[in-house]
Amino acid sequence: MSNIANSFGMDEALKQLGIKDVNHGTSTGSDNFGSGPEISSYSPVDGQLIGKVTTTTQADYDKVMDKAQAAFISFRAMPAPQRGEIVRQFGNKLRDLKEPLGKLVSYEMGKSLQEGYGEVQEMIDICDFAVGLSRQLNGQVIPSERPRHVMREQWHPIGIVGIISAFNFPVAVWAWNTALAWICGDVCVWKASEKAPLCSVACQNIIADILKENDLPEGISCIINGDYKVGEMMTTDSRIPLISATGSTRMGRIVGATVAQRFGKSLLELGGNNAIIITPTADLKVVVPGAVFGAVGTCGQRCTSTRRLIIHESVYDKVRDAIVGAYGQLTIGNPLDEKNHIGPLIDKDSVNTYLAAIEKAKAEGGNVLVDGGILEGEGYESGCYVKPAIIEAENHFEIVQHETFAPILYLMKYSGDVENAIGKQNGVAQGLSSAIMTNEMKEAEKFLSFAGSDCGIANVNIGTSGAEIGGAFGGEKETGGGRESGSDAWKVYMRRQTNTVNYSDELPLAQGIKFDL
Ligand code: UN1
Repeated sequence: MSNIANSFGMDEALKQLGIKDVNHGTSTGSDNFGSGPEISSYSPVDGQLIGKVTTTTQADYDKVMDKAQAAFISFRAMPAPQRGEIVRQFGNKLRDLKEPLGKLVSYEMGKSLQEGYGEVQEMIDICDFAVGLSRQLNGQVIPSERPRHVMREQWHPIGIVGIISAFNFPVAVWAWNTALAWICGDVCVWKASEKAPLCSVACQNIIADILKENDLPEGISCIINGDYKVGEMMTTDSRIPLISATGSTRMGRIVGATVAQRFGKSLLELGGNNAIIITPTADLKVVVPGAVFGAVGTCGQRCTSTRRLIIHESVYDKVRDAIVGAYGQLTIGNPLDEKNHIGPLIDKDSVNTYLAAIEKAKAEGGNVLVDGGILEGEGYESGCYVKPAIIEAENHFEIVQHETFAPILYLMKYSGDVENAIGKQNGVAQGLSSAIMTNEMKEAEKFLSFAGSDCGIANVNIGTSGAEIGGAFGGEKETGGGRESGSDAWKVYMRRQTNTVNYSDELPLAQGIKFDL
């Protein structure tokens, strides 16, 4: 463990999370089922090895699936509110372990400690939400057209839910899925990103303890490790009726097509290209923190990160200067140190993608307002720390149309009515998050109307990122169409059954059909 990590108590945090044998390999949870080659997890914070996990072979995978299938048979029979009680205990354990888990998220993934804690808070919040929901998995009673008949709708557990998650939210996105899936009576198999495997081991250890304390089968929560080949074991497996996948549009296209081939369901939460429209009446006090946090939070690696600012020409100079000024205040460095706003990118590949995007934007005619680049010297030894960049660009530039998972913010002007800005905002292939800054009621309502933003998330006077768990989360177009977390997103984790019951002594047919014998 490096000095940096030690001075922020990482050793102790890993101990509290049950991650053993640091630097010598670790287990894949309570049950050491991985027998494939090891993956090393290096921290982007200081470049040091944190630990290793073993990967899952086909034979290991089949063992996991046997356990999950057996666990489902008993778990689905447990009353939903009792399943809610398990999730309640899980949420309480997360409250106890918020500090070490938040630290691990920050150290393994590189987001600021505040955001690491925030991510664990999202897990706690979704647990609370799921506990309440465990008493509300209500179906409907529907009037039948036939006398003495009743129609109703029931929701049944669907089976094994396969979860594929990305490095950028290495614990919360899993929890959005599992907390709901569990109260619905499903069991989960999770393939975390190979860039943040220890976060998944930590989560698995927490839930494994809860399952043990309650004498429940550990197959209710399983993790598997490895690259896309391990993901393929799940996507091609008809024992898994639902695959929930978060990641790039490229990955989602493959996952969606593979799962559809076998008529499975997929819940896809893919790339975003999120914009904030800044109108003439926008309040700078709201605009600046909203846009800056949106663009540089998590070092620009949220699917909800703000990538574009579409600014009315009448306020363009003022807004541009305020944003550029705010960038001058940003501190970049060790994310465990709370005085820093921004930590590193996840790895050097990501740094190269970021550098290439800046070059591309310049080549396409972009005008650099705040230049990017790699930071070097003391504290930046991992090579993953970069400067957030601001570039004036046009919406139609190929690079602007593309999601680059890095802190690059494109500024562009609009003139005339808000419709012109909405046209630009919608003029990309992705449809996750969007926002408008305005004090004009009519502009706000136009933006939220059917003719307004085409995104799954549309906000007024807040930024594009930082959604609460209570709303359904996800987006349209190349974002994949899935919805996770709040509202009625739980329904995708269940199968719907329509029942018609005849309590008369006749057999009238629907649609008035006569069939006399
Ligand atoms: C993601 O980046 O995949 O709305 C999830 C947000 C967070 C979740 C982001 N609550 O920014």
